[in-house]
Amino acid sequence: THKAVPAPPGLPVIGNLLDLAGSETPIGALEQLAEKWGPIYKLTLGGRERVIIANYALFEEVCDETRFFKVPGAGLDSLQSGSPGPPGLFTAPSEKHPDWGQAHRILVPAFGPLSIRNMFDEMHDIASQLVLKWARKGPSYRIPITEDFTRLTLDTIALCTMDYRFNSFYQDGMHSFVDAMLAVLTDGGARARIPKFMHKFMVMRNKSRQENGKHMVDTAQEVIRHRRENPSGKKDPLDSLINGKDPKTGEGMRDPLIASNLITFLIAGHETTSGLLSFAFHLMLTNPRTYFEAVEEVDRVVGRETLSVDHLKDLKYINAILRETLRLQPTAPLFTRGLREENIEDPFTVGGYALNRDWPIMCLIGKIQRDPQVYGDDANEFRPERMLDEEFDKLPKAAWKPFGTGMRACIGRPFALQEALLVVAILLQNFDFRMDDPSYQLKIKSTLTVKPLDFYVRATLRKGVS
Ligand code: MNH
Repeated sequence: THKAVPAPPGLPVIGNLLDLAGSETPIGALEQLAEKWGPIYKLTLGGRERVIIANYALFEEVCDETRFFKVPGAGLDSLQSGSPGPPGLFTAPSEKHPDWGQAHRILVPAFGPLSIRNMFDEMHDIASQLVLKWARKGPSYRIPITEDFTRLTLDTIALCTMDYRFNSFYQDGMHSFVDAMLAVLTDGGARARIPKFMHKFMVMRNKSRQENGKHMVDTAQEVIRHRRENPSGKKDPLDSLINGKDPKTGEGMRDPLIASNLITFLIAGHETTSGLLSFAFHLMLTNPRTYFEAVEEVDRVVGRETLSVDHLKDLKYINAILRETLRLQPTAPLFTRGLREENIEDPFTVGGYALNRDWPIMCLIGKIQRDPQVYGDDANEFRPERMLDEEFDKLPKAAWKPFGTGMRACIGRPFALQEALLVVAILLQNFDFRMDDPSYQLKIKSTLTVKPLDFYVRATLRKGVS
């Protein structure tokens, strides 16, 4: 009596690879397949059968933590196999893995609201560097906004979590760590689409991947060594990693695991936030009403004062803009769930469809967060009002999950939201913005995360603001 999951026919060996080839990005392709095949379907990718779900009702069911848990998807999987060390928080195979448990217990307080509040000045430091850069470049400069936001978020996460300055605004290229990291990420994305048994034949690629992985670990170990030799007393996540004790076992963390988690912060902690900022500007500038509303809020709440941490809670509309941006353009657009081992349901169903235990369930969060059943007929429109606290608090509990769900949800959520709020506010306080090319049509660049591609803006210093 259970329904079979619809399955677009594929080819031998490559499976459904061609179904993903026509679109701009893999995510775009998966969304189009959902239009054609409905909110649940199955593909064979990288030699493995996978289920894709794309509406609210199905997603709510797989959010049930008693039945399901996070399984690292293909992207995270190859990210982990590309790093020589033990698993960091993000890529750990399950919450039962002792390395995940130890890191989670040690790091949760380090990323709690109070700690994040104390990071405000360092976030402000980096944001001021961006303001200075755009002010000096002047109104005729075509700002590559996504690239500059990536410099900003990388420098911010490194300064706040490990007191390390990449100084990306003072370099033409990126730091060698970043090049290595981007190479591993890009390679990981590509690998996820190639059957596993073929990986070992990619000799050159495997070699450069190994070198890049080693370079990341070496950089992280250098940061650890530097802190040990120069104890600054700074209470940041690096301090927790080096000196913290697991409240459950009383044990401290071994060095290779510290290194893995530092790399995790840098990888998980910058691309997503830079994508969020870039999409927020794109959405504001293509919906001018919301842009002017945000400027009005900054002028009313902050005016000409120096932005401080106490202003942030009053920037309610901009906060709603960020939430609405993450609804329409979640920058981590897909995560994966699986049936818990101890759950012996047989047959096992989601939404009345029969699923095999070993099929990973990929949640297409962008599509889920546009479900008209939850968000109505204007679900595709950018309407920040629906994300003001009063409305936001009334949403069904799985309706907005850009930071993932359950035990393995994002540890950096307060960090990312404080940083993004600060940056939007300080930029709107100082500049008038417009699109460089008003006819620009959004294109997307996808690695493990998504960002606007070739999006340029212009910024003119506002009169009366210094
Ligand atoms: Mn983040 C997990 C999205 C910013 C660190 N993050 C996740 C997940 C999503 C996510 C989704 C769950 C993935 C999965 O289920 O497979 N994260 C975001 C978004 C932003 C973001 C959309 C910004 C916007 N994340 C950050 C920042 C950090 C960070 C900043 C800083 C360190 N995220 C993590 C870590 C995890 C994670 C660590 C893994 C947590 C765990 O598994 O315990």
